[in-house]
Amino acid sequence: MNRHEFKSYTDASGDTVRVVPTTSAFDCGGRCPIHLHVKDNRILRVEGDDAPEPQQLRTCLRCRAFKQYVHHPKRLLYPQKRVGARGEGRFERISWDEAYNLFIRELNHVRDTYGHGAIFLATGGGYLASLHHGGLASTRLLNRYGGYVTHYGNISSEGAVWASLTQYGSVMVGHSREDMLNSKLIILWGWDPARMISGTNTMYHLIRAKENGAKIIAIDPRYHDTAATVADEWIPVYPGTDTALMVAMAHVMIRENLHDKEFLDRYTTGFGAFSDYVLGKEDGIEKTPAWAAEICGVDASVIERLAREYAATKPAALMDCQGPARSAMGEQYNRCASTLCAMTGNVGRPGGSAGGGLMGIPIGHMFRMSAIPPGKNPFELDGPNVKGTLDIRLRVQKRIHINTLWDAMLEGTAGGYPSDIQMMWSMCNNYVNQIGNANKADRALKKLRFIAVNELFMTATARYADLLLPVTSAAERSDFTRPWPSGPYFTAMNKAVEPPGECKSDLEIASELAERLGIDNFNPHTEEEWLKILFDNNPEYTTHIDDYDAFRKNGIHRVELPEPIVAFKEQIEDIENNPFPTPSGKIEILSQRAADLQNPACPPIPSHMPTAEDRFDPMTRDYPLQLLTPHPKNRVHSELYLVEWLREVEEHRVWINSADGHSRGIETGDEVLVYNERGTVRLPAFLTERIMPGVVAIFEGAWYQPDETGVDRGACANTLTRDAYSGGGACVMNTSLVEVKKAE
Ligand SMILES: Nc1nc2c(c(=O)[nH]1)N[C@H]1C(S)=C(S)[C@@H](COP(=O)(O)OP(=O)(O)OC[C@H]3O[C@@H](n4cnc5c(=O)[nH]c(N)nc54)[C@H](O)[C@@H]3O)O[C@H]1N2
Ligand SMILES: Nc1nc2c(c(=O)[nH]1)N[C@H]1C(S)=C(S)[C@@H](COP(=O)(O)OP(=O)(O)OC[C@H]3O[C@@H](n4cnc5c(=O)[nH]c(N)nc54)[C@H](O)[C@@H]3O)O[C@H]1N2
Ligand SMILES: [Mo]
Repeated sequence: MNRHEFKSYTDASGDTVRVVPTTSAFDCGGRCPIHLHVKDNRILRVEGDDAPEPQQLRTCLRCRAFKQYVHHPKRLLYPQKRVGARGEGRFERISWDEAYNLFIRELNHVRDTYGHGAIFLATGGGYLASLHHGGLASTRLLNRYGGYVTHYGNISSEGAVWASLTQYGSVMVGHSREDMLNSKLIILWGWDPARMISGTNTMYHLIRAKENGAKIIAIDPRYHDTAATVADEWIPVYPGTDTALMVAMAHVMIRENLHDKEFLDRYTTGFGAFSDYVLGKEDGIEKTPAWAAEICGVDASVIERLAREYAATKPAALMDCQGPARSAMGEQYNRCASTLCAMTGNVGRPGGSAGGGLMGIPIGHMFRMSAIPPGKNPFELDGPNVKGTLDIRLRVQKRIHINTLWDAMLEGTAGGYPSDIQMMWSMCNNYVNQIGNANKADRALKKLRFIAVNELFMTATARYADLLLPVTSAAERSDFTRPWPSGPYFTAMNKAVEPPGECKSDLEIASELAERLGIDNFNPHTEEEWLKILFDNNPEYTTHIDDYDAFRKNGIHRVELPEPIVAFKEQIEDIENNPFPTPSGKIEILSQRAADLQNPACPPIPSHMPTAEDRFDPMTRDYPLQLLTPHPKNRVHSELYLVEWLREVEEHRVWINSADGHSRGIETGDEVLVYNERGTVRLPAFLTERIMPGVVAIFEGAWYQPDETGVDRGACANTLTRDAYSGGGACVMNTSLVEVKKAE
């Protein structure tokens, strides 16, 4: 695409300003189309989408700060090598030639001495948003080089993915958002789209649904921004206890005959076994509202009323998300939500919902965008690594789970891991900060022989590098991005400015390494050629977009839907001809595949189970508060941390209920220590009634900055979280016990 095809105008000083349509490519729950006004290689300002309602996709606060991010004075501009101790953060500038030579010397040495299993590649945790740039080229490079080890497990949503695959055999469990206009009751169960977005226009449609008369109930330990904006009722629930609450709702429905038996007979298997569990025929414990009230903290009378209201109001959308599933038995929550959706006959119905936590629709979704047919993908791996699989058994087999990386580095084969890691090449992530147990990361990374990091900023992970490679931002290259989890639209990124300093894209870095390693035909096309190849070979694009040039020129292609997308509508309308993609062809409330795993942490029917660090763990004697670590409004995880505009939006503080604060002699604004056996963070307190007693919250993504005494002054949530995963593979990030005290 020729730059001159974009619109331009002459400003007051007579200079030409180009208007480049693009997107940010942040790993956020949306994708804002933006127009960058560019002069002299600088973004002057960011303009939001100006399409008419209801197509308009309103720009979020993070995208509005895109200029402050791209032109931030702390961008890394040159290759650097470590001169201080590992993790100390002292570096010296080197040339790209020196950088490549150092990288290749270490790579070859590690392979020759320890084998390919010693090479660990850490690619995007969340940064899956673009198709061409990011970690793909490095993955391809190390495959061509002969192999490496990497991690598995979707850090965001493995619990929900596992639950949806188990129950439905599919991950496409969402409705397009305007379908909420058909709902009479919407339950926001651990879902706060005002903050985490969940599709750029979700709040717009939620507000319209409310104006349309839908009742909205929020079930969350926090009275969050969405609840404050639209909810008629807030039901606080203790973290990790939702499954007990849902099971008790099922009890009320069964006892009072409120469930849709015809639906269950026709479309599901295993309801009898679930019913036996609920009624206590299996274990002698009847899962009554009184039983659940003790566990989840919601009054039995409220549980009864909620169950009756949800069963009687048709159609109703139970919107469970991924936060509660990022916990010690996360998948049980999403499976149980889907079971309630089936019990009320809301699956496959307009205005209803299927649950399952993923909320994705099959247009432009990232899970689909990577589903290029075999043989058609120019990025196909041709090395020895196994690609991701939708088989639930393989998802829990023994590889290095994303949330046990540090343990794998420390323990190696002696600890039962597949190999002994000696080097890490990391990009598009900030894992020191973003996976469980940051202090363990510190110990693990100090043990390795060599660490190279491709980054834009001196993040917590970058500080541990021996070799730092500066990369381009999304404004400095062209690409395609994927709105997730809901479109329906496709977005293109158009290069707006030249890279600052000596920054290169991850693809350029991998290509130059390939050339020096003698790997031929690695990058035979220009960026523009690659994009066209990716487009032409992906039916997701070619089905929906006729005019490639217009798509690139506009930065967006909106798909007009004749009617809202409703997950599993085909199955519900005609199950004989359209079975569910499960072994039984039905919704599996009892899953034989789960039973075959013979793992008590993955029972065949959705169940409530005790876990480590739940609110009944004896550890509560020392650490009586449950820690939540939601996603931050003013950042995308740890990205944008340095952007001053966004820091002003919200101070980084620990939310604590006023009663818990006062009983500890703490007032709002006091510096406090939040701690457990894994670590201690220091930050100001925010006393509020917006979080229930017994629960505290620290938004994830603040940068880990331990001082000389080991206290994390950055107050990274993961200094306190566990490096563990649930039976279905969910990262355990919302199941940690802590104590809080006033700092000296
Ligand atoms: N406690 C707690 N922890 C969590 C979560 C939680 O709920 N609680 N949520 C988890 C979830 S859902 C996710 S998705 C993960 C996210 O985990 P990460 O992906 O590790 O987190 P980010 O902060 O998004 O880090 C992305 C990094 O990539 C860099 N980057 C951006 N563009 C490029 C590029 O083109 N090339 C290269 N080389 N680098 C680039 C950015 O500067 C940034 O440092 O965090 C997880 N961590
Ligand atoms: N602004 C912003 N938006 C983002 C991101 C970001 O970093 N910043 N990250 C994006 C990414 S990668 C992802 S995966 C998604 C994640 O989106 P989610 O997983 O939905 O986000 P969370 O903030 O972890 O949690 C959502 C809600 O669950 C509640 N919660 C936590 N534990 C429990 C529980 O046990 N029970 C109940 N009932 N509620 C609970 C929290 O209080 C919170 O309000 O967000 C995306 N959107
Ligand atoms: Mo995520």
